[in-house]
Amino acid sequence: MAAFREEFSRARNIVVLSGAGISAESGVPTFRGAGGFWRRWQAQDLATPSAFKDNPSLVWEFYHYRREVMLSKFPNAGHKAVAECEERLKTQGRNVVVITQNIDELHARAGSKNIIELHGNLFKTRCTKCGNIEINRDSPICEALADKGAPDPDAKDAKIPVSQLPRCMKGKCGALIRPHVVWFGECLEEEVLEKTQKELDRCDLCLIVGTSSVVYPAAMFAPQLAGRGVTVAEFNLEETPATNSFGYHFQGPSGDFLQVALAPHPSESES
Ligand code: BV8
Ligand code: ZN
Repeated sequence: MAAFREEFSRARNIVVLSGAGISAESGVPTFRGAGGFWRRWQAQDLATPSAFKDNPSLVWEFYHYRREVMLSKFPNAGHKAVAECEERLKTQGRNVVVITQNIDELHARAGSKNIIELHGNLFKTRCTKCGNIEINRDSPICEALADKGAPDPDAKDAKIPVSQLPRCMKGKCGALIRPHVVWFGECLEEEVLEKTQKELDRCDLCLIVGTSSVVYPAAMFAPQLAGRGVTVAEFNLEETPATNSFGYHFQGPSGDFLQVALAPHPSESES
């Protein structure tokens, strides 16, 4: 950790790449292991355009459930350490950017400002017809979903008619809206990828936190940095397929480790 902190003290453009694991200590289920199931499915069975086309009611129950879960979840020490570090380093003319795969908004709620949401946001909707994107925090998002979305395997699917699912409120559109998230098989937004590439190009230190590094293209970013000699520090409970391409691997809860790793360095007070 001392060696990492030395490099941290000299870095001027820090990228924090996060996945579901950074929110685990907030009680938000990750995609792997037990938490990865909702009723009889895993996220990748429901987070797809074909699942939404075939059964929009089921997919909306899944996202409604995840929206409601967030009402009782809060940023943890890991999110806060990143946000505090961004604010502190800004006064030293140094950048911190969060590039997250998470759609739970916990980085923003912890105070991070410089955030790229690679896979969208649980509290944004997009119209399937006119493309209108809205921020929507309604709980429930529509009457028909009230008290629906129970996660237990034998919970009954609500089979809500499409006409009663969330609809577009822009003008007379009224078409079905969907979560503004990137599903499996969908491309990430062009401008998100461009912004990400710009940050990766100028990055001189990367922390990759709480991700199993299996979903692409997000899983490529840190190995890409390591490939051009940028120091990458992995914070995870376990090793991942990408671990051996990184300079550091801190094994344990990211909430604990990030507080130590990103704390003020003695050299900061000199400048
Ligand atoms: C794309 C938003 C181009 C939705 C997500 C077949 C057809 C089409 C595409 C593919 C295909 N086969 C493969 C692909 C590519 C696919 C992919 O990579 N699939 C994987 C499964 C192999 N990728 C895509 O489809 C992407 N688009 O490729 O477009 C294209 C287009 C058409 C055709 C071909 C290519 C889009 C991927 C985005 C999907 N959307 N999320 C939603 O959330 O509902 S992905 C979602 O899952 C997350 O955003 C995240 O990216 C991923 C989960 O990963 P993690 O965040 O890492 O979480 P996980 O639970 O896995 O791991 C948690 C980690 O934390 C663990 O390591 C654990 O040890 C650690 N941990 C736990 N607790 C702690 C901790 N660490 C520290 N402290 C703790 N306390
Ligand atoms: Zn519309």
